[in-house]
Amino acid sequence: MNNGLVINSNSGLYRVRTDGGEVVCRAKGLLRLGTVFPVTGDTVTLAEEGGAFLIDGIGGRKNFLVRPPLANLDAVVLVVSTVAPAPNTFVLDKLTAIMENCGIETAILFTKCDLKRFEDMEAVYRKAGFAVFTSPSEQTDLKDFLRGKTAALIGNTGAGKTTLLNNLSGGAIAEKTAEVSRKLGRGKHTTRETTMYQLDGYSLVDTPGFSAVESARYGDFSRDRLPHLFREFAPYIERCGYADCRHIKENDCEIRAALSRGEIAETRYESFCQMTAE
Ligand SMILES: Nc1nc2c(ncn2[C@@H]2O[C@H](COP(=O)(O)OP(=O)(O)OP(=O)(O)O)[C@@H](O)[C@H]2O)c(=O)[nH]1
Ligand SMILES: [Mg+2]
Ligand SMILES: [Zn+2]
Repeated sequence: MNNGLVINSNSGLYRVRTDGGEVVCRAKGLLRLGTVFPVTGDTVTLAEEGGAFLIDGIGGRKNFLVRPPLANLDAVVLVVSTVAPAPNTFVLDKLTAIMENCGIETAILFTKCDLKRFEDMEAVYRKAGFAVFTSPSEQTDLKDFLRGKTAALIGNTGAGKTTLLNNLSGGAIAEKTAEVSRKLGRGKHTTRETTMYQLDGYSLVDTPGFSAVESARYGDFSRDRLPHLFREFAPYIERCGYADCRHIKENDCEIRAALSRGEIAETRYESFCQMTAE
């Protein structure tokens, strides 16, 4: 049992899934104190010292997210609730850009669709090229998307990430979540840790939600890179009149032309302008 997969980390303690079952351990000196430390999703090597296991190496990462700290994802599901909290297109577009920047496949899931639907918004993201799902009614398509993947649920606090995980697991995880919350004595069942769960044919990571304000700190891009992080801009970028077009005010801008023809959604373009300004 020398290799494992980190499925949870909390204050320097890691839960690692190995062939021989789960172990809880710490990381060795440099991995504890250095700039590179294990995160959920990491493949790690374990050493045994004085009867306890220690993480003594981290395998190569195919991708890495700073917040929530995660490695080696096949996909991210951005969880957006239609009510409480209401959707914020700027936050969502920032998240899609962050995922594009990390090269992680992205789907968008609208929750609380039993209370309200935003069909226009669903259409905007489908047209931009994302897989879009709604919850709680229809989960077959989502399960098809997740099959064979390790995916993370990411979104605002209260958006419904844990609820979705519980529903997908058929209630198997629900009890556990409630139990932990009771033990911690917290009134609200808000998720505090990033934890990977093995479900039927896929792995799903539940993550702590963030407030809209916090999301501003999630990504940092150069101005040159930004247009490339809006996937629906791709066909138009090269055709712009100026090689150094910022796609903001220029007259010969193909992106702005596509916008006026309705081929690019206004909300997506507004987010792009706002992110450029920042
Ligand atoms: N009506 C309705 N309520 C939902 C739905 N999904 C979640 N909720 C409710 O929304 C609240 C928050 O859900 P959670 O699953 O805890 O949200 P979360 O995204 O895990 O929140 P954090 O852990 O804080 O990030 C709970 O009261 C849920 O019952 C849904 O599809 N429909
Ligand atoms: Mg939660
Ligand atoms: Zn342009």
